[in-house]
Amino acid sequence: MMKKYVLLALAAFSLTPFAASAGSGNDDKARPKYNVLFIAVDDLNNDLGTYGNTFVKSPNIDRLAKRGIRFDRAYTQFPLCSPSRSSLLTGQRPDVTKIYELQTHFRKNLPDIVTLPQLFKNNNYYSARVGKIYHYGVPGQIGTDGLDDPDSWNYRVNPKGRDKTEEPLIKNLTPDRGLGSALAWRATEGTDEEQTDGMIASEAIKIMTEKKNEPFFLAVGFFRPHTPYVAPQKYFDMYPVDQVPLPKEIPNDLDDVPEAALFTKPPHWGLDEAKRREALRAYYATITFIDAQVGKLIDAVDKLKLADNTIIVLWSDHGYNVGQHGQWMKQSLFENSARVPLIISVPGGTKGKASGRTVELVDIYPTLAELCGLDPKQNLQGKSLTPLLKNPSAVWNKPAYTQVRRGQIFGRSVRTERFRYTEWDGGKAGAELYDHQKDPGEFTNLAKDKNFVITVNELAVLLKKGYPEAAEQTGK
Ligand SMILES: [Ca+2]
Ligand SMILES: [Ca+2]
Repeated sequence: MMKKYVLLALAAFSLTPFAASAGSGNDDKARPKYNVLFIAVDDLNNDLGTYGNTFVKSPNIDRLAKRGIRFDRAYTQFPLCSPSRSSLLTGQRPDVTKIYELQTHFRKNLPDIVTLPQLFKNNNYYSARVGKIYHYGVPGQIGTDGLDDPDSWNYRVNPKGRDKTEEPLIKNLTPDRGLGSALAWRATEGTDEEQTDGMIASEAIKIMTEKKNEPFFLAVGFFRPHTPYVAPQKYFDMYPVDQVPLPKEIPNDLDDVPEAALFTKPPHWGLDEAKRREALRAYYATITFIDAQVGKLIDAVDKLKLADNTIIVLWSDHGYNVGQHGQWMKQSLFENSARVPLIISVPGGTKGKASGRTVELVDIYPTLAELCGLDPKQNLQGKSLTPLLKNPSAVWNKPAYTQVRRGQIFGRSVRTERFRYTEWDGGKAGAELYDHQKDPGEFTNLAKDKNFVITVNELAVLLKKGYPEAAEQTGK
């Protein structure tokens, strides 16, 4: 009996490099508990050094990737702030939260759900939020609680910097659009610390310093690079505007794209190339500004000697089109809008590797619960990424699902490692199939190509499987 127990214990140990915290047992108290540093970056796409972009400077996010696993095919469930964040933080897909817009709170539909930070709080973690974790209107609600969930936290801070107080000085290249959804920017005087996001980094470091001896779940939510793209001048100086590369476009690209797929109409909102370079330069400058704030957090983890027991997760709530197919921002199901950066660093875990498996933001909740040995006690719709954190090319076989609402109809998309397949209004408003193996820019829609009939049928089945609630909404 004793021998069997020892063998089982050894087997369990050898299977998990995260043995320090995994499982439960008599010696729980002796085991170090992981802290979680949970970094959200608003509207950040994959234009980062570690993801192969040679123009954008992101040395600190690149350095974080070397400390963990970089997910190369990670996808949002809904490319818009509140639907995405509500899904990730409740561990439920948008058709369950029923959050498809920016006004409704998820507690309206799921009053008793235990959110990810709340799970930690319920398990004697110190749970704190600095900045934007749940939805906030940006820039309108900076400095407020936004659409927060008070049950999630022991403590919360809402900094407000000069980016907010100097809002009238922002230049809007698309004056018909409100600042929160405009191509608008400003290079400011002053230091990082005078900006909301610089204050967020400082407040987060203060909390880590005070709470370094107790387990914490520290959620740090940066507002940029969400528009308006405001950052200190020095970050703009890193990017000569005439050298900003615009994404490749081809003539007649939109001829095979369903009308419902388009968010930005007319293409580029009519801006010429010079204006587009100006906007993109500002987006990139704010990425580098945020990257510097992320660097401060990583440095603090090291300086406070928290590196051996702190999991670091960096994610964005959705991607961002910067001119692909004439599209800007989010709310589309093209790759640049659906794909997100996702990096997870676990002490003692696999480092500096990338995973090409299709993963989803809804997978983060079960991953962190498992890594920290917490029982969610409720059904979660994602799948723990721990097998990929150990072996990034482990067998996976789970596609990624992204949906969006366009007026009264839904677009629903499924991404496998090779294909993206999308149906608008259940196919009644069009379908798209892109072969990423040959066409990573999604220029050629193969949905009606006779050579891909079988692929379309297979992916249509996979799509329906991922959206069991969709039938009742189709056509409404
Ligand atoms: Ca966002
Ligand atoms: Ca096309």
